[in-house]
Parts: sequence; C-alpha cells; structure tokens
Amino acid sequence: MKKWLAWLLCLALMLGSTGCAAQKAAVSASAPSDLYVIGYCQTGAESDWRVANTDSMRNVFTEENGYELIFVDAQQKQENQIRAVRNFIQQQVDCIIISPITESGWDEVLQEARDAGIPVIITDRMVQVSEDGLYAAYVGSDFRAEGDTAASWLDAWLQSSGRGSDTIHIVELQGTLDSSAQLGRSEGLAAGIAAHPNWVLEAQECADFTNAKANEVMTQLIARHVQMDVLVCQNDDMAMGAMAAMDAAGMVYGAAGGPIVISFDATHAGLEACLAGKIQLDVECNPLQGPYVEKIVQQIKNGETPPKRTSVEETSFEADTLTQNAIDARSY
Ligand code: GYE
Repeated sequence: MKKWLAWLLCLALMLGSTGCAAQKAAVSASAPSDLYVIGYCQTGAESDWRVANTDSMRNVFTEENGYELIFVDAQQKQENQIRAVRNFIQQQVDCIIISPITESGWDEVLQEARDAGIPVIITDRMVQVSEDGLYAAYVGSDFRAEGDTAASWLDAWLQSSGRGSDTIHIVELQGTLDSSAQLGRSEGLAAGIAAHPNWVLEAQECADFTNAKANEVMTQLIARHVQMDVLVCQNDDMAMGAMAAMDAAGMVYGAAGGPIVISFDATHAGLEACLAGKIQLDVECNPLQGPYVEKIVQQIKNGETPPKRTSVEETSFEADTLTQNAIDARSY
C-alpha cells in the first residue's frame, strides 16, 4: 500500500517535470506489485551458522510466497545496520527485520521506524531498548539457557569422571562482545563458575565468532602457556580455529586426553568434530528461523498482534552418544 502511494507520487512528479530518462528508469525499476516488501538486515557472513540462517530466511521470503526481499549484509558493523534500516525507512518497505550485531544502540533508529509506521521484527540476537514497543516481536534463541546447558553438562561430566573436586582451569573464547549470543553464553558459564569454587577462569578472550580470529587468539594463549582443562568456544567456527591452533602446536585434546572442548551451534562441521571426539559437547543453536519469522510477518500482515517473544527449539550433542546418522539427518 505504502509502495503504491510512493509510486503514484513519483509518477505525478515525473509527469509534472520534463521527464528525463534517468527518472523514467528509476520509476519503472520501482514499479508497484502486490509483493509485501521486507527490508532484512543480516549481521554478516561470519560463520557457518550465519550462512544457514541467511538461507533459511531467503527460502521463505520469496516472490512465490508473495514477498520482495531487500537483503543487506552488514559485515559485522552496527553502523552498517543502522544505515540499512534508515534506507529501508526511506524506501517505505512494509516490514523491517533486523538481526542485531550488538544489543545496545538501537533506540533512535527504532523510534524512526516507529514514527514511519513500519513494524520491526528482531531475529536471532536481541536488542536492549528503553521500551518494548520499539519492536513488534523477537524470534530467536535463549542464549542464557544455552550457557546454562554447557555449565551443567560440565558439572555432570566432571563428577562422572571423578574430577568433581579437582581444580578445573577454564579458557573461554567469546563471540562479538555485547551480542546476545556472547552475553547469554558467558552468563551461563559465569554462573557455573560462581557455583563451583574449584572452577577457575584462566582466560577470557574475544574472537568475534570467526575461525581466523580464534586461531590467532588460541595461538597466543598456547604461547603464554595458559593452563587449560576446559576450552569453551562460543561457536563452532571458533572451536575449529582454536583446534587448528592446538593441532599446529602438537597439543592433545578431547577424547585423546588433555583439555576438553565445549562448543555452541552444532553445525555440520562442529558435529563431525564432536563425533571424532574432538569436541566433547556441542550445544545447538538453531539457525532455521525463517519459518518462525515468516509466521510473525503473516500475523502482522493480517492485523494480528504477534507474540512478543518466540524461542526456537534447541538441543545439545555429546561426543559419547552422537551418531553419524544423527548428523546426516540434519539439514545444516
Ligand atoms: O552462534 C554464531 C554466529 O547470533 C546465534 O552468531 C548467533 C551466533 C552464532 O556468528 O556462530
């Protein structure tokens, strides 16, 4: 509807002017259709999880399903996301979807979207805003629950291997700081450490959810001889990068002895490493959020009030019980 108005306005302006070729091209490129226009600003393409998440969204917001999808990859920079949202507002899209890189810094631009009457859906990571009314709905994971799963699994695993009262040296590789995935997963581990006086956090380093950064950070930690019984990586890409650094240093880890690795996401590569006994626990983070988000869009389109928060289903995988069949049955 808004697009129709914009188009008519454009057409009127063009008819009233001399009508140069450039103007004609601009108008025909944005000719109206019945498609519902979505402006979707994705975080980036930093991990396997992210690629699966983007595919899931692209698979539902198709022309066949009645959508025109304007996709922006923010390349892990919040300023790119804010610029993209402002562009969406200018283009008068019907709905904006944001996967926010960090939680803070959203009030102003979300207010601008609200002033323009455009509903905003937050997906994957969350925002911290002054009032909930600044977005229509959130669809994503319970990151604190993921962190808690890791901590309680570690407790049970140490107990069952007779190391419940040993001093346990922990190293944590964090994802992008101030992202919901980093905050929730770190909170879960911190709560576990607070509850176990014998768990010691030896190092906590940010590796931005990427394989390359984790490889670099881990290489430095190894060079510093940081004590490590447990390596917690906040996603599989970082676990792969860190394990490559341990391999390069000739370190033994996982089922073979030495430190154990706990990871998050449960991507295909992560689970293969889990089956091989290199990752002891992989806590799933479900990237297949497209269908959940599309359901919310439909509700908004129909004038219904969507649920404020929808959590996606998630589980976890242990090296001791994982099977190749379970990995093959998964779609990412
Ligand atoms: O764990 C990581 C990605 O926000 C849940 O971001 C997401 C995280 C995911 O880069 O791999």
